[in-house]
Formats: sequence, structure tokens, C-alpha cells
Amino acid sequence: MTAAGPRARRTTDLPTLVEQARGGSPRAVARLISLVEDASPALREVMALLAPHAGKARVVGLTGSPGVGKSTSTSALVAAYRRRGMRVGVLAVDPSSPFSGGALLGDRVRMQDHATDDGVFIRSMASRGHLGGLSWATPQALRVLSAAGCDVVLVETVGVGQAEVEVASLADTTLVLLAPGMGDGIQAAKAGILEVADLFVVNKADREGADTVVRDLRHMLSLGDRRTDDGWRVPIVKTVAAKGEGADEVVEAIERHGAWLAGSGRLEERRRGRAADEVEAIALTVLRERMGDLRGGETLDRLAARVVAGELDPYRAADELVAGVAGR
Ligand SMILES: Nc1nc2c(ncn2[C@@H]2O[C@H](COP(=O)(O)OP(=O)(O)OP(=O)(O)O)[C@@H](O)[C@H]2O)c(=O)[nH]1
Ligand SMILES: [Mg+2]
Repeated sequence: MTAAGPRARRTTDLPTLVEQARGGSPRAVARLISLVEDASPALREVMALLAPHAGKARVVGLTGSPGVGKSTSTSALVAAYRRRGMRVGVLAVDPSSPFSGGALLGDRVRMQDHATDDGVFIRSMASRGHLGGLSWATPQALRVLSAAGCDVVLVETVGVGQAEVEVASLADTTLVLLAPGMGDGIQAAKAGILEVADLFVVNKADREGADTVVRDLRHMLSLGDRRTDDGWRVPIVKTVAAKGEGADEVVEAIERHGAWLAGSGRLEERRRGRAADEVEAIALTVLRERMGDLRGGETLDRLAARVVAGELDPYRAADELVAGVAGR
């Protein structure tokens, strides 16, 4: 991670690009997010330029099983926020696949409703498999969208598993979506999903079984009782995202959660936690790169030889290596 070198200078005038993005240019926003996606060396300068303008957007994460209606709900929420005159960013993150796949393309088609609205930024991002990709790429993309004047950014994760939980840690408010006919209420109990929800959305309420899902959820929440100390009671909202029904109620619940977060000091706490994760991820990347540079290099060779000769134990050798790497 070096400062923007000659390559970056030639291809982009970064301060101009950042100014354009701040002015709301969709092209500039898209280019900056591409830099994030590509883990470009120019990011160091971009992030320095963005730092004073970031952190203003509310970040709302949407997670849930495939097909539950995340993209449809995102689109309905965009419409609801636009009715309130707010600028909205949408980030569809695919942490599992190295390339933007069919799912993201499908989402783009669904987002066509908002494609011509200049108060909406929509962007898909694959983390291209770089180490700790989500933990720093998503916050950086969020910074770009925030600097571009988004009042709220909706983050939809494509893919399942750990990523669902990981994305939750990136959001101010996490929506967990469920739907009837997708393997009963137990679906919520898996993989820590219940713990990350600030708000449950039972989508496809036009289908039979929605009330059962709500009832199961209530039951599970009462058993868990995890939020009593927090003072936040996790609401359950029923929606028919395909018709936009319930989107306003979801936005209102998100607003209530936002007010609670701010009032209780949790917002600051969550954001600090996120920044710590990001700084740590970048630091580890830098260290890994420097260690990688050392591999086959003189210092490591010399230390290895001393370990083989019995002059040095491997811990002391590692300490020396780390000290050398960190001190550069
Ligand atoms: N009946 C009904 N169908 C819905 C509703 N909302 C979404 N759907 C349909 O459910 C299917 C999946 O919706 P998506 O929004 O793509 O779901 P998703 O969670 O984004 O799916 P992945 O991105 O693949 O994980 C689509 O065919 C939608 O039209 C709803 O409220 N009612
Ligand atoms: Mg989707």
C-alpha cells in the first residue's frame, strides 16, 4: 500500500474525482467504488481526501436467506426514503464470489425503477476474494457513498453464511428478513442471525404462513430475551415488498432504532467498533504484504539459518522479524 504513484496520477486526478463524487456525480462515485473493489494503491489518497466528509450516512444492512426478498425490499425501501426526500445509496455486496454473478445482474434489473433517479446511487461490489475483503472494502465504499451525500445506505449481501453476520457488524441497523414457506421460523435461529437483528421483517406477508413466522419469532425473542438490558425491543414488521406494502413501517422502525442508537451512545460505540475492525484489517494487509516482501529475502533467510543452527529459537526469530517489519 504505497501512496498514489505515477500510475494513479496518470489515470485519475484524484482530488477532482473526489470533488465530483461529493457533487453527486454518479460516474465519479462509480469510479471511486471501483478503486475500492480493485484494492487500488490510489485508495490511500482517496481515503485521506474523503475522511472529513465521511460518516454522515445511516447504514442499514439487509440480510436473510436467498430468495427471501432482500432485493425487492431494498427497492421498496429506496422508494420509501425517496418519498421522504432523502438521498439513498444501495450497495449489493457479494463476498463469496470473485466476480459479479447472475444474482447481482438480476438485482440491477430490479433496480431499474430507480436507475434514472439522481437521488439514488446503486452499486454492486464483489470483494474479489482479497483477504479480509469485506471488513475494509465495504466501509470504504460506504465512505464514498456517504461523501456523495447519501443520507442512508442500504447494504444487501448476496450469498449466505458467515457473510450475513459479517455484514451485520458493518451496519448501524441490521434488518433480518424472513418469509413464510422457507423452512419455518427455525431459519432465524441459525448461525447467529437472531443475535444480529435490530429489526425483523417478515416479507411475503401475502403468502400463507406469515403469521406463524411472526409468532415463532415472538416466541424465540421472548426465550432469548437478550435485549432487555439494552432497552431496545426488536420489532417485527410484516411486508409485501413486491407491492411496496409495509416499507414505510420499516423505515419508521429504522428511524426509531436510529434515535435509540444515538440516544444510548450505541451509535458511537458501533461506529468505533467498525473503524477498529477496518484499521485492523488494513494493518494486517500491510503487514502481510511486508512479510511477503521478506519471504525469500535476506532478513528471513538469515534468521532461518540461525534457527536451524540452534543459535536462535523460532519465537525470538519471529519477534525480530516482526520488529523489522513494523519499524519500516
Ligand atoms: N409473493 C411475494 N413474492 C415476493 C415478495 N417479495 C419478493 N418476492 C419474490 O421473491 C423472489 C425473490 O426476491 P428477491 O428480492 O430477489 O430475493 P433476495 O433475497 O434478494 O434473493 P437473493 O439476492 O437471491 O438472495 C422474487 O421472485 C420476488 O418477486 C412478496 O412480498 N410477496
Ligand atoms: Mg438479492
